[in-house]
Amino acid sequence: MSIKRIDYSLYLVTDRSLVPEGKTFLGQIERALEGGVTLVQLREKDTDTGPFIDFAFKVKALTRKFGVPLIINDRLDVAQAVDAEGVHIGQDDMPLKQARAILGPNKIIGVSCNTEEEAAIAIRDGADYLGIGAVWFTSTKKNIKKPLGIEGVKRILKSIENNPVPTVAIGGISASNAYELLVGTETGKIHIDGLAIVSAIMAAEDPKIACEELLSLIEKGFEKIGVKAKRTVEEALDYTVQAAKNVKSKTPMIHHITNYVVINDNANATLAVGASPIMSTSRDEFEDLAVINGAMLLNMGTLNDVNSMILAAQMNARYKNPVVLDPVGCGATGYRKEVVQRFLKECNLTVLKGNAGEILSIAGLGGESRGVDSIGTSEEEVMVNAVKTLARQNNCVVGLTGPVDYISDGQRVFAIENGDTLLPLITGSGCMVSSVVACFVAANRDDYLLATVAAILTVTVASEMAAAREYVNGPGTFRAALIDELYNITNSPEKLKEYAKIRVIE
Ligand code: 3NM
Repeated sequence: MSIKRIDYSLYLVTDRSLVPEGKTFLGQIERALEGGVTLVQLREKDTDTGPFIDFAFKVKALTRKFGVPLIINDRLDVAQAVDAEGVHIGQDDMPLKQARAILGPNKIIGVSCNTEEEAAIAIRDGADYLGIGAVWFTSTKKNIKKPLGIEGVKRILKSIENNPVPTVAIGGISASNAYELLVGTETGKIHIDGLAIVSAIMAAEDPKIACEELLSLIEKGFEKIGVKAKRTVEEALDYTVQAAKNVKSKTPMIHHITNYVVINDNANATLAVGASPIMSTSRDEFEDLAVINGAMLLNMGTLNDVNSMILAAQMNARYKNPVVLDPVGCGATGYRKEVVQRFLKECNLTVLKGNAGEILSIAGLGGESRGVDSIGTSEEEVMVNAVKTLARQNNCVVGLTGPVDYISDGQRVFAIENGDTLLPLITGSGCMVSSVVACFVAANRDDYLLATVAAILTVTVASEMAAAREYVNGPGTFRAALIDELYNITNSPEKLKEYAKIRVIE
């Protein structure tokens, strides 16, 4: 089961037979992406393998441009051929267990369900999401016997309340019933996470307009049932206080594969905020650790055995542990540039946290890493664009640290202006931030963006308190004081609210 946060709100399922005259299949998909669809499923029931793969590559180029996952209907071989983000399987397609064995833990696998029993089996076997349908009769799918209606969808949702996975509803959904469906199926405990739609988008004169209308109805529906992403400074600060307390009470174990310059500081920072570090590089114990881990931290500072790092990350993803990458010096050499791409592609990252030079280098936005120092540009627009785009492309949270820190999940962007000028003068201060991020996401899995904001705020405020200590008169004493203040501030996290200088950018 993937631990990634996928936005299921508006899920386009394609059907080339519905494209209006004068329009093209790819053109309709592109307009839908411009209109904000959050997921695309390529569904080709009667297309030969060669042309299917050809379409899939073309659609993948579009979804990649918009940072939206591509799911292939039924055909695992096509999904593999184009390296799609996942597959969707029906009840008569390849069984989920075999599909998972073939695709591994990092691909998204969705399963069509029409009954409570099918839903329970799909969840038991590790489905990432369920497609619940058909809600209503639809001419897009001819063999629907008895549509579920709003009550039927709600019944299935109720049956998975205690062991939920994300769900989308499908079948006969359009702007005329989207709001009613979202609100009407909410169980008091869970709700559908999105709407999967074919004809109301594919057959639209302008899919962009259709999608914008659907999204505004979905947003209204989510607002009505109280699902609203936390976006304000007050919400971020309240979250931070609770997040710090959660680290102390849950004491998650953080498996580090980090660099040998900072290993001791990583471990001490982890302990200071209340988590438990383990610094193992032995493949033989990765799985045992993944079973009990809270999170995995990969740090590229002194690269040694890259394959082991990837294996450890994948093992943690299999056990649903968040994975944090610190791409230290990733723009400095050709080798590091290659390795960071492998990490992004193969590790199912939850958070990517680097300095400005590193993040801009990965984003291809002109940043460079000289050695491992940050020399990134200071233009806010460039930074915001970099974190947002990378977050969307890699479906993870991206944190960029510097005089101002920028953190995004692809939708929301926060800026933090805390931090002392002594921070860059000690080696591994950025690495310590990444350790603390791992501690916070391990203990706060409901909102990885705010957990990352909370972690970065904690370290930067602690650095200000450390620098203000009377006996601190340079990097050496500052380093010791920073560990002390990480410990102190997380014992009284309410204080973080007084010191925080946070802005909401989007
Ligand atoms: N699957 P429209 S209903 C592809 O019940 C599909 O699993 C369904 O098309 C299911 O949005 C369906 O045009 C067709 O009604 C949905």
